[in-house]
Amino acid sequence: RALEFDLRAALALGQFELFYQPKIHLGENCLSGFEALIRWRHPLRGLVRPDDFIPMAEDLGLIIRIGEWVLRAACSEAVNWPEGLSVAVNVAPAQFYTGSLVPAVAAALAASGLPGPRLELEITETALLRNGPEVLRQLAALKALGVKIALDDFGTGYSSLTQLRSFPFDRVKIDRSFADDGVVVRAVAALGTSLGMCVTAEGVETAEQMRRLRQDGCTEAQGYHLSRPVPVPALPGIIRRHL
Ligand code: G
Ligand code: G
Ligand code: MN
Ligand code: NA
Repeated sequence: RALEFDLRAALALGQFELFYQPKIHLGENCLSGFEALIRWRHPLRGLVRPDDFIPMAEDLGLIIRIGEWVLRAACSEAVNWPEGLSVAVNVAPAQFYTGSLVPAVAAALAASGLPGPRLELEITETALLRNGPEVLRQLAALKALGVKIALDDFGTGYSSLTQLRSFPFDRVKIDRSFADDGVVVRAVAALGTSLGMCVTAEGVETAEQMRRLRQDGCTEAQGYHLSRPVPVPALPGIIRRHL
């Protein structure tokens, strides 16, 4: 049976689930929050990763409702965490183009009671590229709700520096392909920091990388060295260990 058929039913059947990957503040060496990463628990195929269904969800127009579910689920989970911890949610370009993102974020915050500043939205350069001024207007509306905005996968897209200047992002996340490139990391850390942004290094897989990223001026680290993305039952243990 076609995966597409199953995907159409997945939301109603409650087959989506969020995993969470911790992010560590490098200066204070403490937990700063988690990034929510969607998984699809397929009855026959097991746990399906986003790369294997998000593109299809975008093609089918399902990403809007899936994105709304992700926002609600992440906010209602994060409201149970200690106050200092925030949750980061990935946002698909289509959520901007359809104008559905701002109302979805407002609804998720209201329903959960999570304060706006504890939610961070991760957007990619691709999302910014099309429809520039309209996207910037929505980003401003999101800032007005108090939520933080991160520029995700930085360095892999087109016209990176233009994007970085185009809006006062709260954070820039250096794509994991640069984790070993000290020259790039130092340059982005210096640029981001001087623009008033936090700088997160992604894909940190070794203690040695972690040490260098701290030295190179990154604010925050995320990657398998700290933890893989984990299901909800594993969160209390991580929170207890790191606070
Ligand atoms: O979790 P994993 O590393 O397999 O994620 C692969 C990709 O899927 C990443 O680019 C990530 O940003 C994206 N992704 C994960 N969760 C979500 C989500 O809830 N919404 C959207 N739009 N993308 C997601
Ligand atoms: O595009 P985005 O940055 O949202 O994607 C996050 C993806 O990166 C998730 O699929 C997550 O599972 C993956 N990821 C997280 N940490 C690491 C890591 O240390 N190494 C690798 N190879 N992938 C990672
Ligand atoms: Mn991300
Ligand atoms: Na990223």
